[in-house]
Amino acid sequence: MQTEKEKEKEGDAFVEEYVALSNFTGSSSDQLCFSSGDRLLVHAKPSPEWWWAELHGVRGYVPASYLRQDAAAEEEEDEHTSLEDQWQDEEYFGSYGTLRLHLEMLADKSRTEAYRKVIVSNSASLRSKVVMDLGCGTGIISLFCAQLAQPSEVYAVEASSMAEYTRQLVKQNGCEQVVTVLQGRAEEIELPKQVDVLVSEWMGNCLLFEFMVESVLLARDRWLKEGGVMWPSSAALTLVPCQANSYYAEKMAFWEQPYGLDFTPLQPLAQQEFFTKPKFSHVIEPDDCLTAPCDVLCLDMYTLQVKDLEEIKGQFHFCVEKPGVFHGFTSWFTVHFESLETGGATVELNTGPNSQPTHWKQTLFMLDRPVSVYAGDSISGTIFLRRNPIWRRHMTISLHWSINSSKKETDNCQVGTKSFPMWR
Ligand code: GJV
Repeated sequence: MQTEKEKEKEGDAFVEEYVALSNFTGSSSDQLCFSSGDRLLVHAKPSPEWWWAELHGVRGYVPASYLRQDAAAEEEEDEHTSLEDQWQDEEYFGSYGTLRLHLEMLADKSRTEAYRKVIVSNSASLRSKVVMDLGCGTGIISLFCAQLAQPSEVYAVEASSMAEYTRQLVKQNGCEQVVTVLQGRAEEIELPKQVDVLVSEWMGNCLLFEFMVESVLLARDRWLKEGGVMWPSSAALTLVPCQANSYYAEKMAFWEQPYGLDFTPLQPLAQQEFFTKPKFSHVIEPDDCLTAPCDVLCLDMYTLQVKDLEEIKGQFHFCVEKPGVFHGFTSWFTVHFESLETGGATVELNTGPNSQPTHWKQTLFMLDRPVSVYAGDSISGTIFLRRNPIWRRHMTISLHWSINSSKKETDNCQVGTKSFPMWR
């Protein structure tokens, strides 16, 4: 006998069953609310991010990244979603086979100089050491090692086709006695021996995006000697509630009266189009920070495990320092390189608003509605970074917050929650 659901399925030209991976509280009336484990029928996929779905007879938009096909459908799917696809390696390493990204990274002085400083300030300790440079790109870190210290060997590992050029650059700069370029994925490559130092520039937007850190952890477990050194040695993600006046004006307030007309019916669309995903490459002025920033997560590169990356939870508590409009949260990261020299100073690469700008800039998470806040108010809550179970270089960042007003008479506490797919 056919169930109601099956009958409906037959009537529709396109229906697929999906299971919700986590709770979703829609932020507008045309979105569906659902809970983790709910089974939804997807009727249409009008965009890669937002699908038209049904739950308990009610239809609405749902964020595609929250759904996964149910087990039976997934088995079929598995046949054509190979492990390779999940990492999108062809596209990923393809983009690192061209100069654009390498130019951006090399032209970033704060980033590149930080690694040089680490090598220079540890040159005595690097003497006769074996170094692995994971994801060496054009080989800049390996070349710094060879020229500014005297390691016995540097294994420069690079999966993209850039490796062929890196080999030429090593030779051109007279470092071929020390630096060996190995082309391949760090997970698969064989090194002649274990290493004393594993150095890598693996950080992505919001620290983890791209999840190159997984490759670093796997290489650590396989190739780093007992007692060896990780550079960076630790990493932190920082968050701050902020104003974003000009971005809000440009994307949202714009519709209030362009050319004297009322275009506000487009605002829900604007919200979905511009505020659903985080804004990369945002530059926050120190003045836009409404409170002191807070580190929401700290990763120890010696003890961090690949499985820990699936879901990371952080907490925050901010005290508003000046009145302003709370438009969203901005995040950035900092990494630390421990010193090998006795009494030597830690080198830090900070990508925040009070440091030299970097190519990562900052990442902005816009709330759906701005909130006025006053000195003395507090904003506290939690942040979750959930790795996408299918698309392994992607994640969703969820923020849950409550604003406690300091004004006695109002005694109000506003709570909010929003999830930002990045990108799937
Ligand atoms: N094995 C070898 N090379 C890699 C790997 C890997 N598993 N993953 C990334 N790369 N900070 N988010 C290479 C990639 O081809 C590129 O040249 C470089 O590492 C990325 C470094 C900057 N990306 C980042």
